[in-house]
Amino acid sequence: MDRLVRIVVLTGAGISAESGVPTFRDAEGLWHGHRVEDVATPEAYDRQPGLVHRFYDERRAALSSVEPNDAHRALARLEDAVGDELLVVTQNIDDLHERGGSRRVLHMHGRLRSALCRGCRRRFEWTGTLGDRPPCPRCGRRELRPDVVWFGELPYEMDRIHDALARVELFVSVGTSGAVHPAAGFVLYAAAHGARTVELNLVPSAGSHLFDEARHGPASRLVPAWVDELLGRVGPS
Ligand code: BJW
Repeated sequence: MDRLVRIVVLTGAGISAESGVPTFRDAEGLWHGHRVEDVATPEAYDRQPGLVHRFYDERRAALSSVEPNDAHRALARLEDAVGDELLVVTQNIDDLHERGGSRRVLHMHGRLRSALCRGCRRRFEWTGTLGDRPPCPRCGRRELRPDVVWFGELPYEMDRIHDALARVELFVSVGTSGAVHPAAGFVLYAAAHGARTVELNLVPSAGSHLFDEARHGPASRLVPAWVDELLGRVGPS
């Protein structure tokens, strides 16, 4: 699986910030006065399901009013040039990578446009609301929750991600604070397996010192410039 991958790009909320999607830990953080660590948990959902549904229903609806930016498009351009050699691993639950043209994207923290049934554990493409407690299309129970990964839950696709990270030549982290594991540890894992590591972030992240190279500024400028540079070196396939 993913035998050809030579570049893994890990993305976080910062890559979508210039599209108008709020980040988690910057000043205008997404949870408005709550620490994300306190509210993005299964326990918080059990306590206040209505509140959590409203929050995700609003974010799902807001997806249709945001567009990919130059950083998303630059990664799609890189994929057009190198094909299966690139894998994007995103912590984001928006669909801006796909709408920007990327095809090989793993959503390790789930997707807004997916619902998970707590009754039968099946997942469904979902563009509507969940707060009104619709029945599961498969088992009929009214147990659908946002198909996202909260603290204490196991992120998706971990075997595939670790397998790719163990073989890549280049690991690049874009727009993530490095505050959340296991994603925050990918840089060390990739480096231990011989990869060169690069951070592209607005400001130095918590783990900035762990990277071989770090560039700071907005993703919509840094990512296209980095892609141009890389394609200048490797040429289109
Ligand atoms: C720009 C920009 C621009 C702005 N251009 N840049 C103690 C030690 C170590 C670990 C743990 C611990 N206690 C508990 C843990 C584990 C825990 C954890 O990490 N906790 C921390 C609080 C310490 N992790 C978990 O529980 C995870 N599961 C787990 O570990 O399972 C066990 C396991 C896994 C694998 C192997 C073995 C065992 C699950 C974590 C789930 C996180 N879920 C969330 C919510 C998802 C749904 C939703 O979206 O609502 O995921 S929390 C939130 O944080 C979201 C994000 O994906 C994630 C990361 O945030 P991100 O993307 O980095 O955003 P920000 O806001 O933090 O940063 C944005 C960055 O962009 C900033 O740096 C800005 O500067 C920058 N930026 N504008 C470029 N224009």
